[in-house]
Amino acid sequence: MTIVNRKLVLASRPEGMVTEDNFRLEEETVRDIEDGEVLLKTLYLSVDPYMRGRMNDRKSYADPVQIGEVMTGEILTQVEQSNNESYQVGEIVAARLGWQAYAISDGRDLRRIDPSPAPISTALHVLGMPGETAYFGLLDVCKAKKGDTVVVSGAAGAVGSVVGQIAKIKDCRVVGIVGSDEKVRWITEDLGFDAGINYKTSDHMVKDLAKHCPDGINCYFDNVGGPITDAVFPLLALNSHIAICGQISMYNSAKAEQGPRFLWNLIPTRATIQGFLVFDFFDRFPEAIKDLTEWVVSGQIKYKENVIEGLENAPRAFIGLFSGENTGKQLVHVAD
Ligand code: NAP
Ligand code: FER
Repeated sequence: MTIVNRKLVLASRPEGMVTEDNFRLEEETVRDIEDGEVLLKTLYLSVDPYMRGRMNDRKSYADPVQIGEVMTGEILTQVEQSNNESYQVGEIVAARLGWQAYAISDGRDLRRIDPSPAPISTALHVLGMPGETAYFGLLDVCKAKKGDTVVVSGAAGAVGSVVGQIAKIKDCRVVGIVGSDEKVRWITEDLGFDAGINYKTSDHMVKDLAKHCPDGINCYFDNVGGPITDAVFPLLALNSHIAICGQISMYNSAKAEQGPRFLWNLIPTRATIQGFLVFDFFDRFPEAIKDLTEWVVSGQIKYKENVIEGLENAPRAFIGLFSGENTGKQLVHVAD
């Protein structure tokens, strides 16, 4: 039987804000699999902010996506055909094989997903890369401990929502910065954050933060950068830690930004600022997944998914990350 693959390729590089025209949907016949290979059918695909960087023609920790190449990203799949004795038809595996409906793998770099503890889609967020980012960024880079005041930007997103909940589990005071009143309600009423600030309606971010952080800020987990991060610096506590996880406010900037700003605040506070990549902690991923799974199963960590239907709508889902369309993790549902 002929199987037709649909895939989204990079049609052009964005100049400034990414648009749907930067992507193109293509079809191709899936070839027969060879010895050792598996054919994977995509169930969900993940859209993540880092993909914006991979659309630029700039080498970083990973090569850029080339024009005409399938957009990069992690997919959650089911084994449809197998010539690899390690993988049986029907198993659920995650793979970094990009925005497409079918993919062929030689079996290397696949992550087998246990469907029993939680819905399989969590493997793309709280029980996957974003959850690991939250875990190591908060506990190892921010060094959060009992009694600390933790501020997290992008607090209603895939990473930020988990950061705040782990901080609550560790008995911290947690303040989240988000882009709508609805998101403030979600993080405070459902997720247990102590306070939330809507940066889009705040008249004075420093004053609003100061109100909720009377003893200063011990840990700042930064997902966004820009003016939101500027407002944190004057409130840093002695020996505080700042983790630079993401700077999404600048991913679509056409020209270089000003800064870094307000660094003199690091002098009297002896604060530490450190960037990190989740893959730095690769060897310890099992430790994070074990703890995160326990917390999800016990209900100590809750999550939300914003699911868009259809592979063809992945560009729209992706672009929505930059205007805050998602509460929780943005996913694309491709097949049952
Ligand atoms: P996400 O937070 O689920 O989605 C992005 C969110 O960013 C949006 O919902 C939006 O929420 C907010 N946002 C967009 N533009 C903004 C702006 N100009 N100013 C302030 N907020 C803005 O995405 P995620 O997957 O959890 O990723 C969060 C951050 O972590 C990203 O910066 C990402 O690059 C970074 N990250 C880093 C690593 C690493 O290894 N270092 C790994 C994973 C993720 P609002 O409605 O609140 O604006
Ligand atoms: C991310 C943002 C940036 C991320 C990785 C990077 C894995 C890395 C950027 C670079 O190497 O330039 O969300 O997630």
